[in-house]
Amino acid sequence: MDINQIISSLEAKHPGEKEYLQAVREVLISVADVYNQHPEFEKAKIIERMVEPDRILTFRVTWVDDRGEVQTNLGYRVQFNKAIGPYKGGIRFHASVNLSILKFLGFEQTFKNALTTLPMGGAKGGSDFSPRGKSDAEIMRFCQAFILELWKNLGPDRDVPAGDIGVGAREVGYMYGMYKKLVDEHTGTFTGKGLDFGGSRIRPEATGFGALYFVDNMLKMKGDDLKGKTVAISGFGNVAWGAALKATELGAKVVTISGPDGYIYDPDGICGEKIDTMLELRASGEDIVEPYVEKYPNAQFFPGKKPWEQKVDIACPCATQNELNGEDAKQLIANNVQMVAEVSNMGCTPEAIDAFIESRTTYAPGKAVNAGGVATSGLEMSQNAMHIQWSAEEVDEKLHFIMDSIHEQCVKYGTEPDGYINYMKGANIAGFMKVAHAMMAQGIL
Ligand code: 2IT
Repeated sequence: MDINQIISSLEAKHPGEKEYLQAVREVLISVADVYNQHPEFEKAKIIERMVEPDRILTFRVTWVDDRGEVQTNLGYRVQFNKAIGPYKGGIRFHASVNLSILKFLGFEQTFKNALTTLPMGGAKGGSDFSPRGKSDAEIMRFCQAFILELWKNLGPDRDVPAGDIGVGAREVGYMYGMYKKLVDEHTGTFTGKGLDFGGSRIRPEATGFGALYFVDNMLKMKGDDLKGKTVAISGFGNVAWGAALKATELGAKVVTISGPDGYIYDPDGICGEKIDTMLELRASGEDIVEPYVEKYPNAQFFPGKKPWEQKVDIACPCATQNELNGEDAKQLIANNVQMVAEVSNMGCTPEAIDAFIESRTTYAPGKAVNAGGVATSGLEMSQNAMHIQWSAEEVDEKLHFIMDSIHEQCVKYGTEPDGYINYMKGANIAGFMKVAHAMMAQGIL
């Protein structure tokens, strides 16, 4: 495989799609050796087929705001790969959403879903609609308009969306409500639903819980555990919340959270009711963390800064793509960070990842660390198909087992001759092999 040639031909076809090209390049570099040992993959043009989405749907979403003004946004669904199962992946509502971002997310989702051990293909969708400052009624009208276009392409065995940045239980509820009105069937197409209408227990906290189970596994490999460790988290949404809860439960101290306005450093630890404060800040719709210090004066607010300048044992980016760059990585390494677990999708830039791997700092990529979210979505699909609802203990046990098995796959494919576990390589190869074998078995399509 000639990686540079594949990337330049993709660049020519999809100019300017930098996040998508970044995600593809990372996977190609990881799998090149294994790929070259499988001439049958090359012959079937597996890579050339895998890097292009099966289908991209783009549509106009028109809705009316509270002032009676007509608004138009762009809507997308990138159905990336269905070799393993129905398309599965979240919907992102954020002003920054574009096709490059959704293609990168759909591509990553394909491998992540393969890692979960569950039969799910990869997809991602969203809109450049910004929920920030919107009223509940506006959110509802937007969600309804979005689904009015997309519903025809969805189904429990076809394409099952969920939440992502800007899409939580409320938005899923409004989208699923509209979907159900149109198809008139209660099939559970959508995960992250409310508990009263087919949602799974533990789904809201699953991404963060799963991430910490993964971190715990990485520490165990070093004969260590989370007790007494300091953890820097970025973001203050659903994922950061679940991560903070589980980190605290496992004996660690979470000392930072962040928003677009800057970050909070709380030397006493962000635990107990302070974790609920995060949710209140988020629910305010303001997208800022500064008010935290008014409530907890021991904490400090660093406007316009990122938490990676703090000296901590473990760093967990939980906000968005490319939020931790090469400079941040150098700072963390200089401060002797023991581990970086990416909870956001592609949270670290390629420069940051290179710096971690070069310095033999334990680093694990989002597609492994955050897979507990979509894995629990898979468990929600199973519960819906069986028309039952499992207890929190049952779901948590399955989630834990899945995270252990993802960790095992990373160790299997990522252990290097000097004993360093390259989790990025391990996750990419394990995910790739499963999708490649599935595609091979199903013929040239
Ligand atoms: O990035 C992700 O894995 C998600 N946003 C969750 C996707 C899902 O289908 O639960």
